[in-house]
Amino acid sequence: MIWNKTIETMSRNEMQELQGIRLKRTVERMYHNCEPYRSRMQEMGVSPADIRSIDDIVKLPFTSKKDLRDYYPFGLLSSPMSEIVRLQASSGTTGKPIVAGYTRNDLNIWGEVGARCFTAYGIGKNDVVQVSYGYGLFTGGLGAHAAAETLGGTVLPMSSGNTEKQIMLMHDFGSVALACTPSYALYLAEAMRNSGYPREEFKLKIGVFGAEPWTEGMRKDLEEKLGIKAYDIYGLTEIIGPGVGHECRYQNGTHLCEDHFYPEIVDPETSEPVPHGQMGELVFSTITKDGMPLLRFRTRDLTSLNYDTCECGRTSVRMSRILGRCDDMLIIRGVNVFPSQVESVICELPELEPHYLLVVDRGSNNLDTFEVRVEVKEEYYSDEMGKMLDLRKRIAHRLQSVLGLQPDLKLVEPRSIERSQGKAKRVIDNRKLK
Ligand code: DLL
Repeated sequence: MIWNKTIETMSRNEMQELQGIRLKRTVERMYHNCEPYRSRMQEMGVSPADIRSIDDIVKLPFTSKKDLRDYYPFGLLSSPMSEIVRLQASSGTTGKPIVAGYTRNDLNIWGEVGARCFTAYGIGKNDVVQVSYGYGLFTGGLGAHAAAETLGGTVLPMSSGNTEKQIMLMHDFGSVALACTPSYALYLAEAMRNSGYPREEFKLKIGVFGAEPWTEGMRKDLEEKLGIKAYDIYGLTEIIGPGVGHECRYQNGTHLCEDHFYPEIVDPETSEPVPHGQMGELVFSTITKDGMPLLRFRTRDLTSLNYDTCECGRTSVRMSRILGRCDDMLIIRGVNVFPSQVESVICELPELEPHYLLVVDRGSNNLDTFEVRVEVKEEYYSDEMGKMLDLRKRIAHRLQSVLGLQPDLKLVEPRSIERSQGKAKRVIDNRKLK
């Protein structure tokens, strides 16, 4: 099923034309209503009249997370406060949060793109949708809520936490879809297993997972443990929240709602566009929002784009799985490491649980230390030294060949790594404190 067939199956030419019209209109509004954008454009010698088609986007300035901090809280709004009906925020790594303001129209767009996502996963009007993303300033809860409600499904607004009750209501109310972070889904899977309810008494079929990077291996694990199809949902507060992109039943890339959020890929260092299909930093311009439209926002997320038509019939551009954020890349003894690379190895090995933690530090000799802690499955966890040493050797060898770096591997007992109810914290980098 496709929610908005006209848009989602539009030809590339028609889409580009639509994007051009929408970009032009947005730039005009921003130029007149948002002082920081006006002065930035004036400095660059660009005026709204220079924007004639979507290709002219490269003339426009980039927006960074720093800009959002510099104009905190409301400096980048393009609508008066009287038009803003909602504020959301994301906690950054430093001090003040990133704030987003929505007009009534923006909230309608959010519901529309959310409904496209949920329809693509096969969720329908008769389905109970359990929303276990956190409600509040975080966009996960209210975003998934709007998606399910716009679609006409039955929303169960659980928020995150209270795991026993989640399982009880999932069972009693017959939730068909579960929307939460992949790491919380893992936690819920364990709790379901220990709940005493037989699996066949649950109606759960569909997972709507996102808000943090996750791998194919993690998908397989979740699908097996929960007995569902697990789909990716992508989004970020600055752009709107969850609903910027979604997978379809072919699970072969994340379709972007590009009639609202125009994507580009640039080299994170040089800011130059990268050749088609190549990995780089994802950049978005919102081309329909009124409250806080952003031009060429640097997401820091690393991915690539594919413009081929999907088997599902959608023509919308697909992005590959997010490898991680440029800021999440660890440089350990000069080697670049993404937590998702470690996850992909862990999920390949049947002896391991997908619960892990990376601890990086700097020793007294000034050399980086890199510890990977990972849980061994109950049935493989053994008191026999020999068995554990053998397992450890095999995993260490695999990590070395994928990462190009030898971590200090610690195999830990099942359930000893802290579980997450929202976005998982998988890295402790103590070097930052020194
Ligand atoms: O995480 C919005 C969201 C909520 C998306 C629920 C999906 C589901 P922020 O807190 O602003 O917003 O964080 C945005 O999270 O730039 C990515 O780095 C990461 N992220 C979000 N979705 C995915 C995903 C929400 N599906 C940041 N895969 C983004 C990988 C993701 N990373």
